[in-house]
Amino acid sequence: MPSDEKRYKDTAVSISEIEFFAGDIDPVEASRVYQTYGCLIVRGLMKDYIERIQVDIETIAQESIALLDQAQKIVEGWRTPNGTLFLPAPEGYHRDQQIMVLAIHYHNSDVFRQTSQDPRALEIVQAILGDGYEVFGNGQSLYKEPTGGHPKLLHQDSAYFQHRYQGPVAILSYVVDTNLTNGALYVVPKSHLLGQLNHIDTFSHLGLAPEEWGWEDALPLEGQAGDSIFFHVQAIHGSKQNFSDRPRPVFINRYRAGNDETIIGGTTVANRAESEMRYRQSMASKFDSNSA
Ligand SMILES: O=C(O)CCC(=O)C(=O)O
Repeated sequence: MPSDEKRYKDTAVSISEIEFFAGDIDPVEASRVYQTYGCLIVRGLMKDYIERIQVDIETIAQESIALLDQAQKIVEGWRTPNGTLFLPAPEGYHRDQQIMVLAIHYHNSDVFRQTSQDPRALEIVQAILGDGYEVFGNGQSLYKEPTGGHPKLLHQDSAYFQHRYQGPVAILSYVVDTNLTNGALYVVPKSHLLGQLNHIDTFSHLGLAPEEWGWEDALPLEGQAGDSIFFHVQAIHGSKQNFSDRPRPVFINRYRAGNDETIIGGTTVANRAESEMRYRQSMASKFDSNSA
């Protein structure tokens, strides 16, 4: 591993350095913390939406499970007709597949769309990205089923959607109280400064090689329902399995500068390498036509 990666691993950051409270937050200070650490947590930011979004999430989870016999095999797992992505379930589970990415988004959940326009969240986003930012994507929900729900190994989201400029700011919000047993998010503060790292194929798609980046390198962020974690697209993060007896959903809103764009994307080493090759070829032909 390059020595500059090790340097960041040795940096001990405590939660208090990256922690804010929704009732008393200075967006400029939050932006400074984001730029410095690549992550921050705002306690209680999405509290007012939790009851309603939980109803929508559970409705779509049950709908997805009922559609499982119609799911199609795709490279990432199985997709039900409503768009939910399933992975293999752990051994001994009462089903062969478990939910990973739930098909709830801004077009089928009013409350999810409302969270993306929350004024206090947008003040922080604006302080980070400046004027002219836009919502990126339609919202995402990762759902860990009870008693062994999937782990998501440490990774950078830029492995999935690398951007031309700063890239998206993600806001991941807990829907239930989330701790070390049911799948708290782990982050590696300052890892957004490392650039794009190589990822490998893992059980839950692209991830960093565990012998290079382990949980001991990361800071777990336990929190209550409604706590929100902001993180940079290059910030290393992930979460362990859900060993509790209740589901552990989160919902994610993303924003990016209006002039930014995805340049390389993928979900596996192979399809990302193809995307990277296409990008390099387009850059080379742009260079050729500019110099002709
Ligand atoms: O569900 C989680 O805790 C992991 C979410 C995550 O890593 C991601 O969306 O990139």
